[in-house]
Amino acid sequence: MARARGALIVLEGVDKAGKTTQCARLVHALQQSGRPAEMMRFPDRSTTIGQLISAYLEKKSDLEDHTVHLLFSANRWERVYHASNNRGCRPLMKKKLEEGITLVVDRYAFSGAAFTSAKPGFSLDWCMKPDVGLPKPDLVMFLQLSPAEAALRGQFGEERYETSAFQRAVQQQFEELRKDSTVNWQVIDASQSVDDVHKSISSHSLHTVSAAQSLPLGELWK
Ligand code: NYM
Repeated sequence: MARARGALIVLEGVDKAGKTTQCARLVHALQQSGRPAEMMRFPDRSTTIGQLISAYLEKKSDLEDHTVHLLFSANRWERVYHASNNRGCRPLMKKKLEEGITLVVDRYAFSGAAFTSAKPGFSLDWCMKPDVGLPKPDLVMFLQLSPAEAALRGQFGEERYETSAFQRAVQQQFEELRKDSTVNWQVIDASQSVDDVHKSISSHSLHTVSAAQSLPLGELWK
């Protein structure tokens, strides 16, 4: 009998919502309960494309807006499959899911579409196109935090996009994306304590991990 596949679980939200902490806690909890799980994050700054993105975010280089959007998308695609002549490197998303590993992903195509479409002159529709056909998450949890609550968590950092005005525009674009009922969105109140947020995320995830076993992996926005 074929091995049950792992689930693809994504955490999204504006900056300071606690995504990275919660991804790490979820992976730990799944592993503790005997379910193989690994964390991934986008952008993945370890690849050649990821380094271009990182320099852009750190304001060490400037890139044209369409160009950087496509680089963010390319950075996801390069983690889906092996390059055909790229022998011997670690298995990527598709293979891990097939091996029964649940992937917990810190940001995905939704951040891609929300951040670029928050810039003047970019439609959400155009921004979604390069990511059409990526592995479709079985669950996308949106960590909801108001700009006022985010501000209480301290100053934004120095990276590009880390201003309250831009984050408000990003939040609006996420609201548009969440209207799409082909994606399994769950909104999580990120103003709760870290433990309570974790409980809520775990319960949605456990349900998804069992449901995904008998469902084929879908294609995003297709
Ligand atoms: N970001 C992230 C994008 O603009 N497009 C994308 O496709 C992705 C995945 O990069 N401000 C932005 C959102 C963040 C920044 O993310 C870096 P992090 O999680 O701080 O490393």
